[in-house]
Amino acid sequence: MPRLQLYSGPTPNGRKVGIMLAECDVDFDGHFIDIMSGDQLTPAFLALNPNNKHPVIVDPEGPSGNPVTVWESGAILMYLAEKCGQLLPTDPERRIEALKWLFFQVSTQGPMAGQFAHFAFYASPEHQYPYTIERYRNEMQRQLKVMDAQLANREYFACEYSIADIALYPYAVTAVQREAEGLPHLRSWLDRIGQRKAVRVGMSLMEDCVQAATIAGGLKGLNDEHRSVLFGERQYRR
Ligand SMILES: N[C@@H](CCC(=O)N[C@@H](CS)C(=O)NCC(=O)O)C(=O)O
Repeated sequence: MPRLQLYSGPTPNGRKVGIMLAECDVDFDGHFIDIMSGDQLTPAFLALNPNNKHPVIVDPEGPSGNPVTVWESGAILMYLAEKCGQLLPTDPERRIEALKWLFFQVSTQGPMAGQFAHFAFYASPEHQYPYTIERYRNEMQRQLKVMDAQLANREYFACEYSIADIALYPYAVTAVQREAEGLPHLRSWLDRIGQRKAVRVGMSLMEDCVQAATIAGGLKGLNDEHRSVLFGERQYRR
């Protein structure tokens, strides 16, 4: 029986899918995509995802029995939830609550955190503008308060553990660590989720594939070649 193929790496978007596969106990073959050296820009990878980003899954048995390729982490979580019949509530009110927070994650939390990390850590020092860093830091802090308020009277974003929690967790862990105080509900939720075996498995998937020196301190070890691949010549002048 052919197995599901995962193309990914140890980043927040990759980890969401790692957690989901572990939660649903799906057998898969993992392929590390080294985004620092440009694996995402090769013709073979672009044939899987023309948007040159991991994670991607290839399910040999799609809904009609034929192989199906899925990219965009939110779409992958929904696809797996529906395929496995898990972690997307069946109760209509909880289901829409889960989808609201899943869309909040992919449209708001992920992109803003990405821009913050870009200007605070990845950009070369002459491009680390204080106004820009402050703008994204403020926005991330605002979002953390919105998330904390949602958890004031429930254990999980949609009351029951769902793909919304899985999507939000990998970015939230790092963002909350930067905050010295406050966010009591969000902190308890992080503790609760972090104790799940599938979360520990998903969070450490492919971790041994990256060089500690490169990712230390939020990718502070990036060099000019990495910057060219991720946001310079090799990314934009292909
Ligand atoms: N919206 C996408 C974002 C995926 C994404 O940004 N992936 C990063 C790694 S976390 C990547 O592959 N970047 C490589 C590049 O932009 O060239 C998702 O949720 O899957």
